[in-house]
Amino acid sequence: MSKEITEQVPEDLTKDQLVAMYRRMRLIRAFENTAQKHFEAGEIAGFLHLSQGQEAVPVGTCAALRGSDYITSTHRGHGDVLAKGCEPKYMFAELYGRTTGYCKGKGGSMHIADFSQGIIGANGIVSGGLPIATGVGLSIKMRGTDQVAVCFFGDGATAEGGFHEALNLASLWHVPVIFVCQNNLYGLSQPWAETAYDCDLAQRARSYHIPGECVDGMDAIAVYRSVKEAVDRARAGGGPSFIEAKTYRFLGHYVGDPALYMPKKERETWRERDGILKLGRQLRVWGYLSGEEDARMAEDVEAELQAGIEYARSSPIPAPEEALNDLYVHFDHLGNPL
Ligand SMILES: Cc1ncc(C[n+]2csc(CCOP(=O)(O)OP(=O)(O)O)c2C)c(N)n1
Ligand SMILES: [Mg+2]
Repeated sequence: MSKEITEQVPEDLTKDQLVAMYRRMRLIRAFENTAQKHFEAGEIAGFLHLSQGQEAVPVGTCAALRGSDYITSTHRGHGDVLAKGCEPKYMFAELYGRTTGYCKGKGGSMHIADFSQGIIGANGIVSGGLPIATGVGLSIKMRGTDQVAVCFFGDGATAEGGFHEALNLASLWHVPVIFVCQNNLYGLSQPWAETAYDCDLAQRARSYHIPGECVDGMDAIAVYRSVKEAVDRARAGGGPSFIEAKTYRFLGHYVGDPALYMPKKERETWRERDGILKLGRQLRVWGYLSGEEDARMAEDVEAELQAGIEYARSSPIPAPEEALNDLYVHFDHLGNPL
């Protein structure tokens, strides 16, 4: 775990940046609470995987990125794409399967993408984003820019072949990819600690000659610092990095999972470490956000989400004849899209 003392006023992040990070974390939490409510009311179809508890990881990570950088994400990706810049109203429209959603309603909760913001896509295939991120890294290298790609994935993905293939090639090709493992201690109902002889994930990355470290995933500032270092290295041509962010999924694997396999004491302990409460406390100690400002922020977020739900509800449902549109890109023999 990171030993950084984040109670002191940070010198590497401004007040505005920190307040914006806190607002994003609150927005993600409130977005998912709202999505859960409407899912349970039967307005949203399919599965809903919530990331309550993990907000500090995507927000700390994306605070170290530029708009022109890339991310890939997972089935539990609402927080990742919101942290990179997605807007709740188009997210809700996607969850509601409407034409105004990020993927015209064809992706749903698990497959949100917005190429204009470098969001190459969330992915329902466990470890599916890892090889894609390595490919994005190769594309950056071939184009010679100083962009980076961040790959978000869960601890469960580290047992998949795609993880090893992606890290091996990223190392071999020396591409600017930061692999950010959101270790929430469970892969579905399987406790992470019971999955391997040696569960030191950073060590696994180091075996591919990729620098790896473990960071407190409930501490947005610590995550930011760790990712920033990796991003600076990647931009300077230093190749890929691996970061394991230790975090926790407050709820079950999906909405409806009673999660009886998660011990009560463990859940309580991690709830006390909530990254949103932590950053909120820090902002108050530093005089960056008063109680009234915090309450106003909560109201603003709530209003934005309610407007987003109304936008989704009033958006059109796609016509059946459009079902196969936008699914494939056709290229000519020179690789130009037709
Ligand atoms: C290749 C593949 N295998 C199995 C599944 C079913 N599945 C969906 S999520 C999940 C657990 C993933 O755990 P982790 O990577 O830790 O992510 P988390 O759900 O904890 O965010 C599994 C096994 C899948 N979607 N894809
Ligand atoms: Mg997990």
